[in-house]
Amino acid sequence: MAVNEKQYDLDREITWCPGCGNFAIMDTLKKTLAGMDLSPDQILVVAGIGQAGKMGQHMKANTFHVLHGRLLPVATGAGLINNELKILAIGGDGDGYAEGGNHLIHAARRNVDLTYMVHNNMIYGLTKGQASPTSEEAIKTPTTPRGNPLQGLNPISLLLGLKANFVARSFAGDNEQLKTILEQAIKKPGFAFIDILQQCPSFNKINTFKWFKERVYDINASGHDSSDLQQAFKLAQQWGEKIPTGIFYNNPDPRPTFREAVLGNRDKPLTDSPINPLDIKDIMEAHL
Ligand SMILES: Cc1ncc(C[n+]2csc(CCOP(=O)(O)OP(=O)(O)O)c2C)c(N)n1
Repeated sequence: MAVNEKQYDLDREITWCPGCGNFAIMDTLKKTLAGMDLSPDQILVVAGIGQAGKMGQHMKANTFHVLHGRLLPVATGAGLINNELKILAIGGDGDGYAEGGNHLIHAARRNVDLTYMVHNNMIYGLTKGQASPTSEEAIKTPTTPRGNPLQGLNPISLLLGLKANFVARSFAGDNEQLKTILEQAIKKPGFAFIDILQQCPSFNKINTFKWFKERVYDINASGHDSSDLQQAFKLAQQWGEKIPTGIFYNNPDPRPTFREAVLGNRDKPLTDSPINPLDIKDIMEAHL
């Protein structure tokens, strides 16, 4: 029987503000998973702390709500143990680019088999609007009352610099594009990264839905070949009057996934593997 997106619904109060981009992202994700005939029991959502991370509480699937900034290590471990789950790591720009920045670099380098969705509203939403690593220079927030003195992080350039397996940007206001990108990301073995531009109507009054909508354009529809890393780099530098979205890079010659690299071609979850206990007692005694 085909999977219906309603199977992902939970009868629970949703605590996002009216007009929050998270609604559209969650709706699109549910549609995408159902369209791929993936049922909730096949999915593990590993979510960080933040408004974006609440997605794990608002949809029916296996979910793991972890410490702020630590979703990628947990998702990495889960994927090593159980390769039968499709792993979706979901969090905000604060979670992923500030406290989780170190993990992002290594998850990309390791080519961990998961899809990482960063809901990038360019501020800390849950804690009421402080500057995040992607906040624009000069923006006034509770932590930058005289204007943000720092240059914003460019996550696409960072990931391209790491030659990550799959690097994309989308927008919460373009459900069609987001669905297409999510499908490809979920299908692709290895690390798939999507920075999703998202309005936060309560705390980001600069980078609003309208602001994004007027600027975004689809690089793939404009002829970008996503196997071309150099061209992807060039496009990634663009930000301002025009903001490129789409699949910047889809590695045509992917490296082994982290699981393949460390466990070889073990095709079963570790829990189904025979136990082969090492005699720790002998080792301990030999070194006493
Ligand atoms: C270890 C730790 N550091 C900081 C916090 C406080 N904190 C909670 S959510 C958050 C940032 C939320 O912003 P983001 O990750 O961008 O998600 P959003 O709420 O905007 O979706 C911070 C700093 C925390 N809960 N735990």
